[in-house]
Amino acid sequence: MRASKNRSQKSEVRSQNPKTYEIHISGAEGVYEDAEILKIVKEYTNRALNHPKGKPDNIVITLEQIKQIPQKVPMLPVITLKCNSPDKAKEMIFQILSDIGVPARTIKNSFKILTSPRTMRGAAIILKESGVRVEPDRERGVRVSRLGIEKNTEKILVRKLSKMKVSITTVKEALILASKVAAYTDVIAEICISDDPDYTTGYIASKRLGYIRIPNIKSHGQNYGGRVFIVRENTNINRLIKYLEKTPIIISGDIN
Ligand code: WAQ
Ligand code: MG
Ligand code: MG
Ligand code: MG
Repeated sequence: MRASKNRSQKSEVRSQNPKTYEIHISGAEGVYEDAEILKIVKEYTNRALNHPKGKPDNIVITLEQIKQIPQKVPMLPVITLKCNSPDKAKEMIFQILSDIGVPARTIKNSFKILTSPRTMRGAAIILKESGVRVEPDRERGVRVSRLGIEKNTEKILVRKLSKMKVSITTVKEALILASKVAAYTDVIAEICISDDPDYTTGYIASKRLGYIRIPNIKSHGQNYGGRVFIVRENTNINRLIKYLEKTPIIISGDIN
């Protein structure tokens, strides 16, 4: 599902043919059984129509039959850090990523993208050493899709998240996405800040670090946000994008 709103360019609001651009309101995707389709279409529609970023004037829901058997991917382990401000969050992310060898310039470039007021529908891809941005469409980014979770794994996860008193759907979806992304060999780390003004917990994730939740990564009421995937310098980008967008995966197995 993707929902968007058309906005006039500020300077052209009063002209006769104002140029418009699209603001991304909400997006969601998943791998589901036939029997779940109507329920999930309703859920996604509801989400699009009642979003804190505003009412969309365009909602697109696409259903695709998946012919391949989804690859099984393990779920990243979850921890939550103590953090009381965006400045502190930035400091901790710099520390954690520096420790695994990500150069400061690359982390700085990542933050520039994550805090830009022009939000994207997908994620940016940045090369670890040079800090260069390589996704082909910089307005849209790369949208990770075809990702789901096995019923039993989901049950255990939901039970665990209920005890943590967090927004179950938000954390579950983010964990599924982060686990798919981290499973790819060339991915070094992901940084995520929600673009929802009322969701202020972000995360960084990698196969080695797991899924590290960071409260107060941004202040309440802010509309910026995004995702950055930091990848090995010599990554085959076409192959990576194909995996992220097209390879069906399903999170399964034990949770730790
Ligand atoms: N693929 C790639 N990028 C995406 C995708 C996707 N499927 N979905 C969202 N993004 C990018 C896009 O740039 C959005 O603007 C940005 O991420 C934020 O998306 O454990 O809800 O859906 O409490 O607002 C983190 C949960 C929730 C942390 C993140 O992101 C926790 C969230 P949102
Ligand atoms: Mg989303
Ligand atoms: Mg979300
Ligand atoms: Mg959002």
